[in-house]
Amino acid sequence: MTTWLRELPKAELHLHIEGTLEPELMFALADRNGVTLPYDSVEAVRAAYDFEDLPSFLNLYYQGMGVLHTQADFFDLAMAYFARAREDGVAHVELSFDPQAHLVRGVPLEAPFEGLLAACREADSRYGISSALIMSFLRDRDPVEALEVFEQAAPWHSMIDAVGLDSAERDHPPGRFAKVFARARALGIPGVAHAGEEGSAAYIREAWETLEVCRIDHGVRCLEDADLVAMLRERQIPLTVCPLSNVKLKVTPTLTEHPLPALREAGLNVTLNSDDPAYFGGGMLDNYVACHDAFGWTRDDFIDMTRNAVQAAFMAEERREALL
Ligand code: ES4
Ligand code: ZN
Repeated sequence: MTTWLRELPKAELHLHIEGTLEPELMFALADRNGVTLPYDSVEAVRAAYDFEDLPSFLNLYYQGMGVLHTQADFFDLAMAYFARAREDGVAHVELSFDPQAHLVRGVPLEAPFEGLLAACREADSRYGISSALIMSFLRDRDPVEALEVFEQAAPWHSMIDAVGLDSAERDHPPGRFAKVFARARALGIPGVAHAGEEGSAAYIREAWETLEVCRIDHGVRCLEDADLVAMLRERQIPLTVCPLSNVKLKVTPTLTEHPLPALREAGLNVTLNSDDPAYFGGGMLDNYVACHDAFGWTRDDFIDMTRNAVQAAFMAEERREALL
């Protein structure tokens, strides 16, 4: 089954490119940029990846990305990810990144934008992997700053496939970001948002109503609200679910207890994704294999979810038809 799952052309819709930074590359980039890491070894970094919840992960995630400075760093980061994605049989990737987390460290927008866009072109020509770019805003920072950063990114607006919303969810309701999402929409740029990961079902409804997003990242806590489930089912709003992430961040105690089967039984539009593979113990294939082991899903189940992802992807119609 693992071989079959590897060969199934998969689309990854929920991936933080900064969360693909493996400890080996973290050390190499620290050396290159003269950054001192608070760890002695790759093993010590991996040993620190034992999280209690989303905030405890985010602390290490923001610390880890401190080694990323130049356009070349972002290019190398994304190419290392694309090489692994190719081994996993990933055909299409939507990379989200957090420009504010770099700006606050003095890294200008050009570095992530130009580095990631160059890597996306290279992944297409070298591996035949198509991609999309999602500019995400940090919900635990000022929404006015998000709008300013979006305007500063004007030279790249035509290269952005969507805007996103991530970081610490609790006490940071999505509605505060309505302005920047409306501004992006006016320019023809759609929105996606993390909701219902550590936050309640109410944040999923709020993201849908106030940000007019076309997909929900995670969304696993929707089951707490039957009316919301009915709405998500009727509209077939895609949920980008990240099974291994949810276990690592204790959204669910074990994968066996994950609400994925219940979400699918409720008729929801579910996709499988890896979120922050370097931190959560596996890429796309590991997530698929873990779901097979936990839920006993058949080939038809996985075909169904990869079709959902291809249908929900930001890609040219020609590419979509080739993957369906
Ligand atoms: C994230 Cl798992 C997760 N949730 C929210 N924000 C994030 N940023 C990177 N990974
Ligand atoms: Zn995420």
